[in-house]
Amino acid sequence: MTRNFLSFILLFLTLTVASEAKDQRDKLIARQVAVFYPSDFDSVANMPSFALIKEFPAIGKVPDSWKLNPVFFHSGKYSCVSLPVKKGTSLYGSGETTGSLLRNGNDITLWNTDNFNYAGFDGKQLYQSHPWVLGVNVDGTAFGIIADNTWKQKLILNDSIKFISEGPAFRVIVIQKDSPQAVLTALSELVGKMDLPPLWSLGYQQCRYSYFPDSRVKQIADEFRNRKIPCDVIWFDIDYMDKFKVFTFDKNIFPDPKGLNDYLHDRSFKTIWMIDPGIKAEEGYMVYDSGSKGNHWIKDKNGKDFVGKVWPGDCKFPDFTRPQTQKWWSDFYKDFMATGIDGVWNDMNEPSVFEVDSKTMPIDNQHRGGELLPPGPHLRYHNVYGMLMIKFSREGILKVHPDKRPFILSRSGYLGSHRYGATWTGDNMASTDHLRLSIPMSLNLGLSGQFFNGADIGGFAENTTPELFGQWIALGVFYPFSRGHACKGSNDKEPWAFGPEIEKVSQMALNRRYRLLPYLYTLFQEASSTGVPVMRPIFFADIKDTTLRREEQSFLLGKDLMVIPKWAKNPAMPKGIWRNISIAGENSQNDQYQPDVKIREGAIVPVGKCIQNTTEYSTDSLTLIISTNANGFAEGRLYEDAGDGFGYKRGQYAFWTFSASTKSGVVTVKARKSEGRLSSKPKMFKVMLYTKNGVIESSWKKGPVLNIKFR
Ligand code: MIG
Repeated sequence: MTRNFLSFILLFLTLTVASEAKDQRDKLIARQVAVFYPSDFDSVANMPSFALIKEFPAIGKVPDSWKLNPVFFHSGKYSCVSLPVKKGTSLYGSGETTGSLLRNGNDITLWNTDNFNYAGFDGKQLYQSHPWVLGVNVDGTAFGIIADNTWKQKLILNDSIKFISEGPAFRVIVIQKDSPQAVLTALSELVGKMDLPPLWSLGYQQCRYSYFPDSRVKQIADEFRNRKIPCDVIWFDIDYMDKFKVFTFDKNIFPDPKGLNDYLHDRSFKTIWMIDPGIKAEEGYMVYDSGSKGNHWIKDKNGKDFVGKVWPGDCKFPDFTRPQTQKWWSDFYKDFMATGIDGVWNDMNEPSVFEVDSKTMPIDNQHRGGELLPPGPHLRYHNVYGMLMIKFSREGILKVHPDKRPFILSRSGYLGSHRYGATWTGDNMASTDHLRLSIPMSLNLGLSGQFFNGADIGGFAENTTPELFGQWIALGVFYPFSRGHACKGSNDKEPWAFGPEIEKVSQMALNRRYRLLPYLYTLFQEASSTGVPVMRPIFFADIKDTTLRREEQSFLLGKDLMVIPKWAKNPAMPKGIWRNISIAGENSQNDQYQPDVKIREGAIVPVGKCIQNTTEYSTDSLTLIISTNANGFAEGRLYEDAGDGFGYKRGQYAFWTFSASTKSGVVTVKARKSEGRLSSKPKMFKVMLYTKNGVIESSWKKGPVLNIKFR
């Protein structure tokens, strides 16, 4: 009894001590941002950080007045941290999982998992892990907590936020700010900003598992152009490869990849081709041979090359923790990109392994590290395997095209992987449930730093009905990443595949997206510089209004537009006047598919022309959609740059500021270039002024000052 009693006392003491005393290393690293260390922190087992872009020096001690103090403790083999949560606090973030927008009450396992249909693990263990929670207090002030830990862990959200890790004790970073937006900006300063993606990647993208042979791809591309359905990208899924061997092409179905890419480029399409991490273990296959020669494979617990089954059969897996392997991997993109490929899709990078219950490799597999990264078991490096893969894919692509913005889509990810690529929400299903679920999923990914995301439009698995496709594409054009996709064996899911009615619905939906591009691109610029996502929860419109905290049927694009899908029942509305607008000639109120898009009073939203793809994009003539507030004022912005390349980082961009004011029934609209060195042509403007009496449309006029009379 004495033994048990003693350990009980000891545990009690440790807990008390942990919550009282601050560790010597605890420090402030920015205003209202503090790092807390457990007393048994082992830096070799935890550092360097994958989430943070660097080690931030202390700017001071954690003040005694600091309210959010995490408590570190051990429970059996687990290393834990707990942060108490006050009643009424709304929790968000936590990366990619199913469930409602509000994360309170969730148990999430942070262990990247190939989870077809989200069917396994109750949908609470998906392809990505973001050890991050955003908390919003009743009064609208907010906080965030990062568990700076890549090891397998659980995140439990109830009356406390708990991270329960199978690895060694880890540190946490706590942010306290006046608003959730400010917390996200602080997060982006810690975990990094996303470089601007190429403009074309904001266009609509068409995928299928898989389009082949090459004639089929050409036919798909031609259909888009002939039918005048806007599209920017055609995707190449796994079947283009020779026996699923990455960096090869099946000569029978794709005899001339370069010629095919040229054909598509001539018709103003970009192309994205898939690369997986599993390398077919077959002697004579160039990637395998050079990988074996360079000793690039992950080892099993006995130090032998680990072999796991994926598409090609027996595979070995690059150990991306090794600098030599990182370089070896990135060099493969040279010849690959030389065929005219524009972007890369890194799939299966959890990594997914077939025919094992765990769906991945054993946790005691060995990564060897080197230079910065220490050696460690798969339990440590699993969650960042995909992130490392895309980091070095990106480096490889940048080496080939130093003057182009790389585009990579990754299925797996970890907090911070938005620095290297965009993502989508994996293998969803053609169901109404998954259509609706896509909104809270996208929103929470955005609230976890990964704002360039979207779900497979139409639903990936199983057949899609015309009705479901119509609803899905009408919504999906408002995802930051907008791509239609379809699983092998399911029906055709191109916009025209469901008959003329749904083709019209799709065309209208896509016209709305393409006309909105000036506004959307401006939001991408804002998100990449402030960390406040493109697609935002409704409660961002009024952070003090707690009745908005659960709203997940509708959402905001930026701060000026609200999207309300047709199925939304009594969506919670922020205060103020939000007026329905027409973006591409639609009347959403008499339409069964197109969501209502509402403009905030006091906002000006710049809209472009109707185009078929982003090579036709121009901001020379803009329609300004305006809704003045009670004082007759409104304002808005436009960001413009070359749409590709890095000139924008050297001042080659422009911001335009728009304003509207009212005096004796005359609305004066002003447009002026307010920042940046990009020389832009004089612009033509047309105003659509939304008032309580309807819309007033001006004729086309040359800026910068437009006077519009209305009674
Ligand atoms: O085991 O490459 O999520 O988008 O079409 C399936 C085939 C592998 C999973 C991806 C999906 C893709 C599919 N891939």
